[in-house]
Amino acid sequence: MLMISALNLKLSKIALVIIVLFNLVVAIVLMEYFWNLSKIDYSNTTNWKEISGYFNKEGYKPAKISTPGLEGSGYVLEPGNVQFKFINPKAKSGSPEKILQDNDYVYQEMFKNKITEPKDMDIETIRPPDPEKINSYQRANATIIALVRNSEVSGIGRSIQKFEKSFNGKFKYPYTFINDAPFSDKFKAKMRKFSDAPMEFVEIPRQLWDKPSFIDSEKEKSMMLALARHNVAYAMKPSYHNMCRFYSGNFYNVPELQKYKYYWRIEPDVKFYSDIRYDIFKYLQGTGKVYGFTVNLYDIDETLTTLWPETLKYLNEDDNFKYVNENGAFQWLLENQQNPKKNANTGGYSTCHFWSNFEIGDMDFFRGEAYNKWFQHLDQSGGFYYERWGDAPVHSMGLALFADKSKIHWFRDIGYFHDPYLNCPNSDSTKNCKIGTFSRWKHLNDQNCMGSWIDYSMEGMEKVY
Ligand SMILES: Nc1nc2c(ncn2[C@@H]2O[C@H](COP(=O)(O)OP(=O)(O)OP(=O)(O)O)[C@@H](O)[C@H]2O)c(=O)[nH]1
Ligand SMILES: *[C@@H]1O[C@H](CO)[C@@H](O)[C@H](O)[C@H]1NC(C)=O
Ligand SMILES: *[C@@H]1O[C@H](CO)[C@@H](O)[C@H](O)[C@H]1NC(C)=O
Ligand SMILES: [Mg+2]
Repeated sequence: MLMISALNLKLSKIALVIIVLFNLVVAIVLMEYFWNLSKIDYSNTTNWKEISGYFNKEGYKPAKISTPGLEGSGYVLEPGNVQFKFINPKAKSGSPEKILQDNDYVYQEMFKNKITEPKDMDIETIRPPDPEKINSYQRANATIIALVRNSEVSGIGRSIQKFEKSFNGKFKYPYTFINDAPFSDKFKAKMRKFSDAPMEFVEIPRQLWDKPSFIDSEKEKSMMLALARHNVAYAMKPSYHNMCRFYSGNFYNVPELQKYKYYWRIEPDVKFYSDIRYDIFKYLQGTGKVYGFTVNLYDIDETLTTLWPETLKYLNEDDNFKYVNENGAFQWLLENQQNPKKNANTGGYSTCHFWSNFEIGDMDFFRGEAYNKWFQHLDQSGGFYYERWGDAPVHSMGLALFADKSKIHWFRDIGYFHDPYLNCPNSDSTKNCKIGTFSRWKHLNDQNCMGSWIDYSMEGMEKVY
């Protein structure tokens, strides 16, 4: 007996040594791998310094800040001479820390007074129907859109439960689920359990989703390695790039969405904190607004260093200047005080954008010539694959340039959460969030663009809330 247990002990010691050695070998192999990664040859225009300085290069015209008119209005719109300049309309000054404090104050002030519902339309005319008469309710031309995978069935289910409780249970707008693969029967059955509103399950035509064939895979690979080395999430995930491109430019061309004008986008695992007692789509229709958001924040500059320079290049070609709306949200787009490095690394774009995991909009705006022609240009430039342009900054830049800023609406009254940011209104119909909190992590408060949206794009706010 004793002999055997001694032998056992010896054996397990040997096993231990083998395990330790094995781990050592794995560690060395991994170290070697990462060391090699760091030695990758970026000689083909892909070294990091070149990426972040890209906008200074050939083809991107530096601003000629001497043009008359630019200083006063902050923009010049002439053929071949389209320029924008941040003119600091509220004369803010000081370090980025001081600016952040000031902007945070502007944001917090917004939440001090209780709000109810928008005042720029007679909300009584768009109340929910009597539940008994829901089937004969005359809905607006609208659908709820969710791009999801079969594997996200639980997350989207949780979102829909909250969404139904907050809004759609009272209105029963149809859902359109979209996917780059066929939806499973299990997925469909689960969704039908959460709502009895009509549902369509759509597989996206490949040409709207797949990476275009003109993308140079070698260039893409080295650019994305560079981004990944800067810890940019999803840089190396091809499907994420397809998703961003799809939502930027193609979602409104999905055949099953042609019959709709308005959409409300939802995502897995988001929360709705407010009881919404008016028809949001009819509110957009009644006010002629083209887009609504809840959260508005800075982006990771490394993901879009050439988006703005490429856009300026486009606006300076042919007569493309004519698409720009003179009442666009330019100053918000160009702000350079709270996070000046972001603006510097993107050739003059604040990186402020509407967080698109929540969006309510008019697809006819995106389908229109102004937005669509610009998107085609962006797409041809390859930036969805050579960088990691998100659909949120692309939608936002398009809106800021081609829409009247008074037609872009902050749904202040809708409590909303997508990790880690939220909109939590001071209203009687909102529960379970802390009023005026921007993020569940305090250190992320510097990512909030609301201060500059309020100051630069919301004149006449009293009339709305
Ligand atoms: N069908 C399908 N849906 C996708 C794919 N990639 C992303 N999505 C959906 O597109 C939306 C955005 O993707 P997310 O992964 O949430 O991206 P994100 O919001 O930037 O990142 P997170 O902060 O991780 O949520 C979600 O509704 C996803 O379900 C994909 O490859 N196929
Ligand atoms: C640069 O790219 C070209 C074309 O993709 C390729 O032929 C060439 O070998 C590359 N040069 C280096 C140094 O990687
Ligand atoms: C809904 O809107 C779409 C896009 O504008 C349009 O093509 C369609 O005819 C509209 N449907 C109705 C019933 O008005
Ligand atoms: Mg998400």
